[in-house]
Amino acid sequence: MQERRIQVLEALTEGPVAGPALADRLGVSRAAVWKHVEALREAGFDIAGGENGYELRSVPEFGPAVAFGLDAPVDVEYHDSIDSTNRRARELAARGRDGAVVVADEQTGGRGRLDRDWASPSGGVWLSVLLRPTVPAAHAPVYTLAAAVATTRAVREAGVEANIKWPNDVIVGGRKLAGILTEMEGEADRVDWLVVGIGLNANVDPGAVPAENTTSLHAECGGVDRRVLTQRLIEVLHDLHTDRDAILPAWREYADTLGRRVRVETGDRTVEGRAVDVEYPGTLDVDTGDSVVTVAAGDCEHLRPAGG
Ligand code: BT5
Repeated sequence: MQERRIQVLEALTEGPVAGPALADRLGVSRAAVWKHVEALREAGFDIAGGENGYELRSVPEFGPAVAFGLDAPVDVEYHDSIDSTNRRARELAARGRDGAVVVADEQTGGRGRLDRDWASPSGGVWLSVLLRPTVPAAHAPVYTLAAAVATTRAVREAGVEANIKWPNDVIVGGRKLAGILTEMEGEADRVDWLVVGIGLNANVDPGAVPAENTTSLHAECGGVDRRVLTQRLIEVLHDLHTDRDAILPAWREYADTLGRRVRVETGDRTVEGRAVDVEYPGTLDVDTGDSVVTVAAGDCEHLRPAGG
């Protein structure tokens, strides 16, 4: 959202403000104030114009409003519908941008890992964060863990007890609520850019996403304020980006995988055993009975309850 519009909204959160006073405060003409107010109304903000001036009555639960009240130094680019927020964030990366977050209500070509389809109906939270961390490329997986932590924390704050399944799923009661796709470009000793894509089944009808072992916040708790949830997700992810030492302890706290018997398909082999720990930058240690095998990537299946 335009900086000026955010300033208009900030002024209105303090109470009703007359048009001329608002114009003075922002150093713009009254006509410009009127135009900003009209644009905000079109974006779904309920702004009344009464005797006392403009009054902010309600903020939309999603849309460009995600930028309003967000406590992180990022630019939010919002789309009602886009093919893929990761694709768009990669485009911004190629243009040299940093600190951008692309958010959409619907994706028409959402992607999971290994080019799998990712169902992204209207009502979800589909977003991609563009980062330029000064770390070697081998450290990139820790940002997937950070995104899982940020998503889990934001969902828990919304009242749903989510957990993390290694490496990239946020689950509720064993069912997939969110997935993460991290893409990057760089050289061995330095990441150029990193795009962390998060797909969260927020206010979507469970029938609109693949039926097997999936869930949504709509199904779990009747739905959430997506603006608040998305803002918390972005804020926590930003904090973790600047405090990498906090990522693993938080991941372990939220993990559902640790202590369980798992089967991990890595592409060229299958590792079966008890998941004992996760290590920087995101590898899983699996105790097979013979030895502890460290797995860097793969699809993980939980075989038995924790401790089993
Ligand atoms: C993931 O892949 O879990 C990563 C998903 C990342 C999606 C986000 S949305 C914003 C950004 N823009 C993009 O284009 N992508 C990112 P993976 O672990 O490979 O899981 C994919 C599998 O999950 C599919 O093969 C389906 O079986 C299942 N699936 C598809 N859509 C789903 C959904 N909405 N909810 C739960 N499971 C789904």
